[in-house]
Amino acid sequence: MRFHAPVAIALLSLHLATAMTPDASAQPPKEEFNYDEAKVRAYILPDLLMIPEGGGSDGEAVSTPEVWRTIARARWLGLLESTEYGRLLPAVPVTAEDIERGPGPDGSTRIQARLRLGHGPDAPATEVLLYLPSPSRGDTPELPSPSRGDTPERLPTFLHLNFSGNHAESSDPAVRIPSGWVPNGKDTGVEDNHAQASSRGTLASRWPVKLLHDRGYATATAYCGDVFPDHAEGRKASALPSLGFAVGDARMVSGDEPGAISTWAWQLSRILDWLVTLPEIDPTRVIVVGHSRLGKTALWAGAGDERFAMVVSNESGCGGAALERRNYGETVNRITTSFPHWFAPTFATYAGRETELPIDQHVVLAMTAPRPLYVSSAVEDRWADPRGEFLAAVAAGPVWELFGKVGLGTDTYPAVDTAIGGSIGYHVRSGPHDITAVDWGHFADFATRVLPTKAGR
Ligand code: GTR
Repeated sequence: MRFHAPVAIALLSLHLATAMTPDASAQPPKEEFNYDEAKVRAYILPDLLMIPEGGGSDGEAVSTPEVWRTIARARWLGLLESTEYGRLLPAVPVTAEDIERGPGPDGSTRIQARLRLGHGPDAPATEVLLYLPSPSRGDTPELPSPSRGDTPERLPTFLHLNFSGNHAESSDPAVRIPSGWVPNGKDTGVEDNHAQASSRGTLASRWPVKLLHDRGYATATAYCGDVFPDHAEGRKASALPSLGFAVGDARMVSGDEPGAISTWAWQLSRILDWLVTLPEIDPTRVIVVGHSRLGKTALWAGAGDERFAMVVSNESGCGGAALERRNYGETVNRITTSFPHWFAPTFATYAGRETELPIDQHVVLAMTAPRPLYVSSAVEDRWADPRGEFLAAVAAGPVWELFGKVGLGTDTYPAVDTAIGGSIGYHVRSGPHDITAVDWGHFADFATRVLPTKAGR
């Protein structure tokens, strides 16, 4: 290996420094991650039913849904913005360009549209892929009835962002391929951060379109990297500059500066702006779903945009559904070091002092109330702390109860692969970190139980 001169000098000085200073080679101690329930420290969560004042839940009690809606919810949302996710981003005009409509798999209809998010041809854009079920699908009585004549039945719809491009989640050869940065991955075969046709359908197991169609749901997806490429430098190519946020100069960045999660949540809301204009889609029954980092995003999107009728967090873990005060699996220190671009800068300052956070993750779950919420975990996904996700859902319950609803309805951890709940649903799937047809089946069962069966407009 050949070194350029400055590198060689740097290495030489490092060598000398090491030789001269006794502990110069000492590394910061490696962080250890706890997976032992017996070592989980006791903690007290902020009380959701106390109006937060200043930095904590030390104000007056929330006694009515009205007080929650008009005062407490906004205060908690403000704390989530300032300490964790950064500010929610403003709406912009959304223009659909290059709309394509054609036959999709299994008798479905495919609609693709490039949504221009903001003013002018240089505004950021995202490609949406929407499949509508075949009008003759299924005949189960509880399903929304199929289209009749030229007044299509308005359909409940699942919307989720994907990690690697729409084409990776569908084998349909007509699906458009992103032109920007995509992550490298063994599954997709991408090695140079460029999307390629050979990735088509490589992640299709994460999006069982036919299963959702058979249950009477339309389903839509878009690639998160369209508005914020998922890497530490992604901010530069993100939608944030188009919204007036500075990039490149750390001194210009405030503690509550939005990161990737806020930008992806904004993308979901802008897609919703377009979905609700389509005659086939029921604007009152759009469900936002997300897996892992995009599960954190789904929660934040549902918190910021109450038009989402239901929110689903799949294995969102740290910074998602899992309690931060529970020292189990991923930590604030680890997540903000590995993924500094996801959160507001302030979140990193809580590394190692999670107990001082004025919020915990039950707060972001409670932002969905009184709308239905579904939280799912996987047994082998200990990094995401399945029990911590369940306990956050338990702790969020009182807000649903305030509205006369049942939250999870239990604080007993359920058996594996058994869905439970009232207006909050939960299951822990057997197997590893992933989103599978089993998970989606539970989401559809829950949605069919909790959402109205008829379009509401
Ligand atoms: C992990 C990260 C998790 C989770 C996951 C994912 O590396 O530590 O918080 O979000 O990525 O998004 O797949």
